Amino acid sequence: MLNSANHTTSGNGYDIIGDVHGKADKLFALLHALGYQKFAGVYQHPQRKAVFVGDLIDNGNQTVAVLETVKAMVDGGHALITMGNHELNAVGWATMHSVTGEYLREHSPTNQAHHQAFLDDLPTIEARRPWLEWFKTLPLFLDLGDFRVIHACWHEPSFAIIKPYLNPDNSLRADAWETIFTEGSAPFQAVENLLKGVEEALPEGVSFLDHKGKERWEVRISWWLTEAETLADIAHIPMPQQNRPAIDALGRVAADNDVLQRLAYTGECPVFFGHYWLAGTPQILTEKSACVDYSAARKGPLVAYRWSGEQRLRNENFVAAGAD
Ligand SMILES: [Mn+2]
Repeated sequence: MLNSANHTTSGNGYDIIGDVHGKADKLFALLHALGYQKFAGVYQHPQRKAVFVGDLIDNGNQTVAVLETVKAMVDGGHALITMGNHELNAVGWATMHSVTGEYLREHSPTNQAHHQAFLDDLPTIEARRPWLEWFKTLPLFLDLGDFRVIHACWHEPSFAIIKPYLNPDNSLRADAWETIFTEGSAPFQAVENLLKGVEEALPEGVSFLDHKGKERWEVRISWWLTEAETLADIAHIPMPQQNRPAIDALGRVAADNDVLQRLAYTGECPVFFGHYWLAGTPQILTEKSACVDYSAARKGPLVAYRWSGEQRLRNENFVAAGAD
């Protein structure tokens, strides 16, 4: 693990910060490790900006401190942020369809459980409303020329589909929300791909358990890969110990190169994202891709990648803080 002490004097650049999920103590620990200091109530760095990959909320019970800290940084020009699936779902949870009168995101027990920490920390709609209004303004992705940021998956075909539903700043248009919550529509699927990752069906007879213990027959694809030998390389299966039989089965099937040709990230510049609940020592996925979500929502650290213009990413640029 890399100690931040060597990095705090690095020059201009961006610190891409993973899914905070309501864990303010981890956020403060990471910001301090990165050399950010509070002036006039706002965390800032003289030469650098933070970039949040989304999923500020849910899981942890320090929601208000996280939101106040990050929004102040964004408003002050010290941070950028892109939308996570949890911010998107928070808006859907609170918004009624103009025709059916149903909430855009169903108030099912499962959906409620995923959102309970936010609802507990902001117990009234009056308390939630300003944050929901802010979530609506967040861009779905950031393309800064020399690097890109998306919550889950950089997927050009999905950008093409969603483009007509976006404002010039790449936030969702006010009239797009009902459409993008209409299951089965092309814009719905595009947003799913971008904010939750692309999925493919597993071969017949193969399933695995997700981190909530639910059996799954579709799997997130490691879209950042450009080559693979077997399906085990492509399928992003969590908890390898528990899911050993599925991983072994996929390891016996030669990789379907069509999948990679359709999905592999072939952009010229690096792409950063969160969402995938990684574990272990932070490391780049390829020279052009890095995930900064190392499960801070549970016991993991909050992780940042300190980017200073390099077009080939390097493992030594990760900084982690605040693991339980
Ligand atoms: Mn996520």
